[in-house]
Amino acid sequence: MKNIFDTDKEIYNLVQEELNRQRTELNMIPSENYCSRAVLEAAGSVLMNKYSEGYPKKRYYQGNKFIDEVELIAIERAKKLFNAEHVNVQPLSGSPANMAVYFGLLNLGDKILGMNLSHGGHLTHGSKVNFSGKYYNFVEYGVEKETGLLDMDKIRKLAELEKPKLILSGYTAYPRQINFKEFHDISQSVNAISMVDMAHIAGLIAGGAHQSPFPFTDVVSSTTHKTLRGPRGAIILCKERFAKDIDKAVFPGLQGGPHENSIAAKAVAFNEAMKPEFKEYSHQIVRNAKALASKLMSENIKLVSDGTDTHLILIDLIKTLNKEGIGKEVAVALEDAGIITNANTIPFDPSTPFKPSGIRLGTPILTTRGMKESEMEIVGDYISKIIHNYSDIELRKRINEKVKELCNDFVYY
Ligand code: DSN
Repeated sequence: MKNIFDTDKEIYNLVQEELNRQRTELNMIPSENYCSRAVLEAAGSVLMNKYSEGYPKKRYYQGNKFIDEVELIAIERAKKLFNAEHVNVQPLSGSPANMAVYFGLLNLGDKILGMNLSHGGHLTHGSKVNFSGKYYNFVEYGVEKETGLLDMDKIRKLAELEKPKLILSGYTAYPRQINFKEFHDISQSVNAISMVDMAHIAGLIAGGAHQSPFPFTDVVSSTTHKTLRGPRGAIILCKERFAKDIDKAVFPGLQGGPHENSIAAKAVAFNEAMKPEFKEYSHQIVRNAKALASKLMSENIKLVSDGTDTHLILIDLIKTLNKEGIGKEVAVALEDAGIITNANTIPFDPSTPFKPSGIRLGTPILTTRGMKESEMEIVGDYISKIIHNYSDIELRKRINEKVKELCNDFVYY
């Protein structure tokens, strides 16, 4: 950081403060990760300086011979990593990727079957305030009230009744395995395109810790910065017969020049994800989440679906504390203790998305830092103490000291 230090102390200082925060806090937002230094280097490289509208060997500007090689390597690695027929590595992030899928494969107003936002869907899965809900006709499914699980028979019946053009699975707050094969079979039976948004679990899929939507799913979108541990960005993977429409939707349909520095960083991350260490990493994420879930439940913290199969845990504060809409207060109490999570709606939340009744947290970063099941016991103890005593300011301070000590033993950057 020598050059920023010399030229811009204001930004230098803030980057250092953020680095220090990432070192000294337990960052447990399930959609975040700490990427490798190699990924950071690629993302901060001179590839950032180049315009390369178009696709490899078919660019609109000269000077792309090395950029072409980078993008082709990224595509080949992603195809190999996920066993996909076609990959577009240019989407700038998750929302643009989903937009490109709808824009490329559907007409405006077409019907899509997707998961309700408060049950674990994403803004781009049909929320009324998002382009997806404004321009497409989303019909929602959700989880069961009693179990917090998807009922595949109900979803099949809804698909038969509604006859959507596309059926979407893959979520941001669902802690259990998703049966992608069954989603695809349902899609086929009603002549719909099957789509998976695997952003949250892409790393688990790459490492074999979650069942894969490949090779059968028609189209799969993903960000690259969550469990996959790459740079901020996204990809779309699809069957060959959708390739042209997807590529045309990304460029020139929705985007201009791709961010080739990010594409290089994606390539570096895909290479890392093909290594045996990554397989072990992805399984450890799940082992850690399961250990944390068990500890929390043993301390009378109630979880949606009573556990997890993934990287993610959703705490039901209504069942835990018998109070609605206190997710934000609890998240702030945890933050004061150095534990970073996010307030989240829970299925059938009687409160609003601005005052949700749940806490969402996960283990990707703690696992990247090298923590294992025994540390999850400790972290689970801290979290449950804070939740049960969320107004106790002194307790927050005491736990924060212990959190700093724990972080000190697991240095990553
Ligand atoms: N913002 C992401 C998450 O936290 O789940 C989804 O894009």
